[in-house]
Amino acid sequence: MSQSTAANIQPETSESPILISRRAVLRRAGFVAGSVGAAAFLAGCGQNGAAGWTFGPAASAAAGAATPSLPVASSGSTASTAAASPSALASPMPSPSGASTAHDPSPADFAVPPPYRPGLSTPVEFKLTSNDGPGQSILIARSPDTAYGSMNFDGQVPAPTLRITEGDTVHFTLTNQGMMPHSIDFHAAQIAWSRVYQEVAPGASFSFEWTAKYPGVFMYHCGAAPVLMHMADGMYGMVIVDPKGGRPKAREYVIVQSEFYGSGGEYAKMLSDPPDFVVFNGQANRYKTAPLVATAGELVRLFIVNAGPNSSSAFHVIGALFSHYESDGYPPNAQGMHQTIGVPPGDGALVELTFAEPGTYPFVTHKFSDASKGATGLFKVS
Ligand SMILES: [Cu+2]
Repeated sequence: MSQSTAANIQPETSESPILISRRAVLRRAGFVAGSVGAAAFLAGCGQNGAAGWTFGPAASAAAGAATPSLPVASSGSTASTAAASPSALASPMPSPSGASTAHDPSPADFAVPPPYRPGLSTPVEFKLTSNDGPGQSILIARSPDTAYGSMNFDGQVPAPTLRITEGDTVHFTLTNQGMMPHSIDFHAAQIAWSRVYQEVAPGASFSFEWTAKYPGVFMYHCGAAPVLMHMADGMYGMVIVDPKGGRPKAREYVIVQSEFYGSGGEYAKMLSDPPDFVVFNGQANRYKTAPLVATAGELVRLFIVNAGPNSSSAFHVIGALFSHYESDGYPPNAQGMHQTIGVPPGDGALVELTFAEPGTYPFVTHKFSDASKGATGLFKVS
């Protein structure tokens, strides 16, 4: 890690791993009892983590067990189900409303980052909404379609990628459209957690500014308690801070690794590990059916974040070597050839590679128990 900031480390320490707020339980109740009553009650709960009730592990497990399973829709496909976990295949309760509203986790072109641009003298506006509860079901796997009750920013998992340039100031606004408090934590910022990373109540908005002093590849995420649940349920994204003057021309892709547990909101499962799915950009095996493309001989640059929340990534491209690697995507950290790079939860990296010849090249986490749960994709090289 090239940086050690309060923003990097504090939110993760803001909860006890054995406590779960009543809001988390109520959130799940919202799936069953409808949102109006729960929302009204939540609005009266206050914020800033001042939950009056806490639940020990047994209650947490009960909360998880009480979670209504989201549906595994019938896709009619006979394609491989290598990515589907036993629990996913155990056919949770059918829920037509969940099945019909589940959507792809993020846009089809999510892997392509916004382009580089020179630094700006005025603040960059960056706005996100936070969302949870009914209507936030995403498809974390296909064949069979597997839905997951997400919490998210802007309705997608991973959240939108923010690309800025070293020295830029970001004017950020979080508008909480959910039923429970959410917050933000930009790993790229150096700013007091106690001032700007606090929970934003349902219906409220909060704005602040921060300046990107270091170039790099950074995670951002919700830090509301319990942080583990908010991250495992989908509240994370990437910030790319380009060095002044940019980088050499290359074909660029964003890859965010993350995990899913059960059908969402299952805190006991998240605590106990292991995940049911490990994915790149929100869906198991997403780039096996829609490979990322490249041309032999061209420079390819990958911006990588491991959102976790629990597993480290051992990122590797089969048939290629990384000619250039930067831990944290920070240019002074540059190193030469690497075969596999480690990216712990909450960290980022940048790699560059050139494919030697046309063909198909898988990319995986070389922790193959995780690759087998969906963290596998393909480059199709022409
Ligand atoms: Cu949140």
